Amino acid sequence: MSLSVQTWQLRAQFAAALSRLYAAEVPLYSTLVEVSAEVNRERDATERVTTERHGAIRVGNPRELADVADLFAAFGMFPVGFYDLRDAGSPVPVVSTAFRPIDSEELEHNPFRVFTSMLSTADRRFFTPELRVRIERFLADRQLFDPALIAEARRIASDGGTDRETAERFVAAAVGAFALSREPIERAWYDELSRVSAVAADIAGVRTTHINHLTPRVLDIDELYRRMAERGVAMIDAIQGPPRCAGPDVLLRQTSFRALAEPRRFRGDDGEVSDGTLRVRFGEVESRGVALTPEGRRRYDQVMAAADPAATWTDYFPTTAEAMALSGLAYYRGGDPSKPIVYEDFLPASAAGIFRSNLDSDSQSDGSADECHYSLNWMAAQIGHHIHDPYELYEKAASQ
Ligand code: OOG
Ligand code: NI
Repeated sequence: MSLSVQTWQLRAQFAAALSRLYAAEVPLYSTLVEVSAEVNRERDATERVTTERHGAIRVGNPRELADVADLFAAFGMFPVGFYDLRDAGSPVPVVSTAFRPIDSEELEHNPFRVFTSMLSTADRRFFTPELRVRIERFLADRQLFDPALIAEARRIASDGGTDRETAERFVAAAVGAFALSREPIERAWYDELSRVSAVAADIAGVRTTHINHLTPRVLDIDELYRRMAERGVAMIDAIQGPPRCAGPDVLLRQTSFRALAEPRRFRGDDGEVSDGTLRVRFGEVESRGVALTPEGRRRYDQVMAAADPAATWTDYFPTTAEAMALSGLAYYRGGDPSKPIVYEDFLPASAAGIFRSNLDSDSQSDGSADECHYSLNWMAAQIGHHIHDPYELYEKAASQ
């Protein structure tokens, strides 16, 4: 068999096709992409930055997450990191990982990544045992991914590519699994879950999954923020993550824009189907800086806990790449300060904020003891894939 389409090409096709789908579904996204491209052009962005996106999806249980892991492996995207958003400042009932390429060369070809969250139904702070049973029954009864699609993904992953015709079919089928469904939503069930958590309703209130957002990368997020405001796009959040600072950009800065209500159909208790709207999806944009070492990250967490991180930033971080490299705070290829290694991952505090950015309100957990088992090792065992440690990947890239 000829492997005329390699894994990275499949990934690039997948990201581009999802982008077309999402643009058709959420017009604001096209504006965001357009303004990002404008800002990037003025700063001589590379091809990688211009096409770079991350997506976010949400699933209900370990079986669904295992399917996602198998599907994304065909695109050369592997789970990296474990994010527990249940104990974020504003808790969200999910645990998450990010599927992304892990080798420098693959990242250079196309760095598409998808932040993937799974509902933590076993967490009694959010779900009573009785509701948990009903949610899990609902989830067990739905099928997000055609088993034939997953079988094909496994074949492609083990072959490292496929032929042109299969690639086209496969990418279209994979993208189709993330399109917003036109099926009516059971109103009573959706509303019951919404009272616990809007995220729970989005995940387990419907029989399908969908891309929640797709995020372009911009080289100057402050400038982007200004230009979106000029166009009259309501921005609900300040920029999340590190403040604008004197030294090199670190980690990840993000902001989001409230999406408009989207038409959805609902089925009432009487069986009648009526039109309604949901405001679940939104626009997000990000800028990425250098990856921090564990020591750099420790300092980052410290400065972010300060009353005014922007004002105290330089107490924690030097203002030049040379000093950052010398003091071992950030990763540079071969230790060369002119070759920063881009942060490819996410920030749990920002992620929790992003989750909330589209919600009018969300109920809080009651704070009672959590007796459940969610962890990186638990997740890895459930999905049957190793979950990579981001620091090991950065170390490896820095030593090249
Ligand atoms: C994911 C939120 C996290 C990010 O960029 O930090 C995220 C979600 O809303 O499903 O996408
Ligand atoms: Ni995001």
